[in-house]
Amino acid sequence: MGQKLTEAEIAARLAELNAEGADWVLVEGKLQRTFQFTDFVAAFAFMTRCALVAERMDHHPEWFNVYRTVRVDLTTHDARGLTTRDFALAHSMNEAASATA
Ligand code: H2B
Repeated sequence: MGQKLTEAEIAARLAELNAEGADWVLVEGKLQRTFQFTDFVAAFAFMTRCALVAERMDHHPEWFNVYRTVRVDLTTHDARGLTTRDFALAHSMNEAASATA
């Protein structure tokens, strides 16, 4: 599951993650980003890409989709907090979004 990160570690990794041009924020201790795509098919294509990555990592997102919007919340349930796995998945999600219309 990995070790729960400290607040300082989270702040440092968040800055690193957003240096990729993303806008992840912390909401109730979870790593959150809202993605907007051109339409539902693009949003769903993004979710499909992420699902394959998540399954390979055995680390799964909490997410909410309405039409072309996907809101993602990442946390490590087993650790009851954020771990490096959340940041790894967030990074992959940034890449998946870049690869999607
Ligand atoms: N995903 C997330 N986000 N947190 C977890 O603690 C978690 C998971 N645990 N995916 C995994 C699966 C665990 O339940 C299995 C048994 O490895």
